[in-house]
Amino acid sequence: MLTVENWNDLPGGFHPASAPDYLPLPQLRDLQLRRLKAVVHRAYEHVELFRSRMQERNLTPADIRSLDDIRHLPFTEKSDLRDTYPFGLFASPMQEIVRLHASSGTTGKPIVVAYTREDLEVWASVMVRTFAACGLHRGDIIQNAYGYGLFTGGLGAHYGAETLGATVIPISGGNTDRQVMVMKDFGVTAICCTPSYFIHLMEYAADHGINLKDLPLRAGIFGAEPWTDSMRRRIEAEAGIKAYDIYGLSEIIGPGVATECSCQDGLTIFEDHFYPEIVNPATGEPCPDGVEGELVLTTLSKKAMPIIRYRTHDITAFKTEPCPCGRTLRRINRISRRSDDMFIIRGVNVFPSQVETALLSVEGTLPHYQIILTREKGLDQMEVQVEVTAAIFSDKVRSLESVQRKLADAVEHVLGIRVAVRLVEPQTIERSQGKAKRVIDKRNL
Ligand code: DLL
Repeated sequence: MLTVENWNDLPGGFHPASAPDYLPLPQLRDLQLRRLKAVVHRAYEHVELFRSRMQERNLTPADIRSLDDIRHLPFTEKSDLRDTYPFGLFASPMQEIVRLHASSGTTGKPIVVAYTREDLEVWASVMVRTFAACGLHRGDIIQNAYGYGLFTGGLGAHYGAETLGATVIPISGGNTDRQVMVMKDFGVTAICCTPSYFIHLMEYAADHGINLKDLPLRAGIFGAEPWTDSMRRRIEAEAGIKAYDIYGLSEIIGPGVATECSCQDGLTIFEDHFYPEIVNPATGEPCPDGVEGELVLTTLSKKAMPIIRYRTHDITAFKTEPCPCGRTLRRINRISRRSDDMFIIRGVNVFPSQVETALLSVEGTLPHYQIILTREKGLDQMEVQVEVTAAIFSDKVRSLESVQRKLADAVEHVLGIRVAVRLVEPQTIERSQGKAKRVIDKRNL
């Protein structure tokens, strides 16, 4: 029988905090509706922007009677957070806010997000559920290489791991030689970082004669940026670990919005706290299950900064079946792209993840690439630069040419157009310590 004393010995990393993952659906929907009503009330009473948008639509919180009624509520956009910078969307007085984080956009001011003590407890609990779903438990030694600071990754994973009862190493991002030393000397069993940074760590370890397969490391909790299943396979094969995908965003809470479980087939959304919708990005209308659209999230329990119907710009689809592990919460496909990641080359819509899948299908490529966009005589041009192994590079010109042709073919197969592919030597492309920069857009320089 499951007790608080023995959960740690159970397979699958169950933790008492994970109980809501298995709620019977009628109970879950009832909980969601109660929380939705409360959060709409709170936002209406305390957030001017939300109240005025409701009033424009002649809506009051009393109009929310069912979960379906959510579709009458106004969307929230990232620009709303920018326009009300820094504290305009807060629903709690400063005396109750115990933490601020910020996410730097590519331009201008960051967006600021706030947490009450209760919000931090919810955040830690969803991170506990994340780690447990990935099979981690008390006794694990977790190297937390997400950046500590204004970024939500570091502290979000930190408190989750501590609450789980694991041993946390708060190493933050960067300082790769120390990361590898700690991983080896401290007997690290799980690591948290971006997938691109882990690839950099694997490479550094290999260059220094350390085989990660010889270490106790068994799991990676990777997120904060899009990555593909091909990338997962490379990581798992080379490092001998299980690589799990975790998803989140600052505006909603940080990491801990959704996670893979040991089934590694889609991400379970912690929908008792974050109500998900998937909508057609052009019309805002709901997409049927299995059809791709934009993920829209509503925080159901956030106090300091409730966010209603946030347009994430992340593209995914609901899975049609519940997870075989018994979790009742809805699952989404891995988020491989953002609607604003897309660029158009010769009339064709291109997403970086499509290029990644094509590149990694060819033997001899390394998982380091960049897409360079330029404009020549008014036409957009795309060049893919990809690292190949030193063996290929030092080989005869013919083998280089053959790999280059295979890569151009693979990209053409996916995109339907032929683009320039340039092979570069190992270590040429800049390594990231956090989110990788895959596209360098020089079109407006
Ligand atoms: O990246 C929070 C986080 C930290 C998530 C650590 C996971 C691990 P932001 O900096 O606000 O927050 O960026 C959020 O990153 O809208 C997605 O576009 C992208 N993203 C996050 N996780 C994934 C993922 C953190 N697993 C934005 N797959 C989101 C694809 C992801 N994209």
